Amino acid sequence: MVQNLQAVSDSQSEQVRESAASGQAYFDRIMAEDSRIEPRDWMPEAYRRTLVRQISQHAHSEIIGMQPEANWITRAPSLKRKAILMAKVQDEAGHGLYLYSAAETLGTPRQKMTEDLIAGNARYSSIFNYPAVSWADMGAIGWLVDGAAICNQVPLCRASYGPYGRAMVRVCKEESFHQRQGFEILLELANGTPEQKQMAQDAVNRWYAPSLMMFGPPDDDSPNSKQSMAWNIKRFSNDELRSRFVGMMVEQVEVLGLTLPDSEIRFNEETKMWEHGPLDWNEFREVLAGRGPCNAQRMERRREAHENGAWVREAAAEYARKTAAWSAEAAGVAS
Ligand code: BYC
Repeated sequence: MVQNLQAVSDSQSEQVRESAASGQAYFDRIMAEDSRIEPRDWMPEAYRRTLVRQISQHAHSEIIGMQPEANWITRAPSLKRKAILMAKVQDEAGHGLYLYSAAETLGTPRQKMTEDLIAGNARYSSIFNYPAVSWADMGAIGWLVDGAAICNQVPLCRASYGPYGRAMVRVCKEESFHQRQGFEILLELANGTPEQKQMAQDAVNRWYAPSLMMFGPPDDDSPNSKQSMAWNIKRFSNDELRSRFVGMMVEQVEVLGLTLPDSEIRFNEETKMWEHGPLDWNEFREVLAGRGPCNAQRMERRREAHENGAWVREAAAEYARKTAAWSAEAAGVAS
């Protein structure tokens, strides 16, 4: 009996090894063809973990990222501005939901991802730990932060994991509208009174360096980039994307009639890359360690919102239970 069980177990592990070997061959072929992996396909565990890490961090960023702008909805200077800002903040919630759904297809429930965030065990983008202190910050966030997001996320539309790439297509379309609305806020202020122009310039000065840091640490200090690029998740390195972003902004800032607070921006003809002045990577590390200007406040608000939303989750679960019970009952009556 024991021998039979041993034989069954040996043959099962043999099957697992065979399916892993053929799964790996399939996965390697998909990578070589630059094609897509879908949720039910075999994938290496490390690939799955990397995707859950990146997609859940991205989802958390969208949700936490609602806070700095939601803070200005009640103080928007006109009804039109209020309506636009509300639509933008709602879009960010939608992005969070697409991304949590994409991450769930990898086998990690949204509840677990949320619990990790609430417990302070998950990352979200460094940028959302800076305060939005004036109305012009709504312009700078839209122009610089959403601009950086577009630069980073357009290549992610081609990410090798199907649900992530498809979610990013929709996110990027909406981010383009967000960037335009930010640019337009700054343009109006820059063409307003001298005080308004100064307010716009101050906002650009404060958000410029943090938005460059959104792309992550310099390539030499980016432990995940190489593998993520080999797996066709990331298509460009952190520094390549940062350089591209600087090139975009340097042109657009002229249209605004403002300046970027960086006298070292230049195009390097040899490397064909835009270069910028030094960034304070110590500050970046501090923010990542939870010691940025708003980390504590952002987390406190997120926990509060989660607790206040408990009744919605309970009501939705109860509705789902009752609907399933009614369907089962109706099926019983019909048969
Ligand atoms: N902030 O090896 P690296 C938005 C972490 S939402 C915090 O280069 P990777 C928007 C990194 O996670 C914007 N942490 O990592 C929303 C890693 O730590 P772990 C969010 C950062 O993954 C509302 C370590 O540093 N966008 O746009 O290859 C309103 C080493 O880094 C940051 C996304 O999430 C950072 N800035 O590259 C408006 C895009 N940078 O995980 C706008 C998707 C790095 O090993 N994500 N770290 O503990 C990505 O493209 C990549 O994950 C990153 C980092 C470029 C961010």
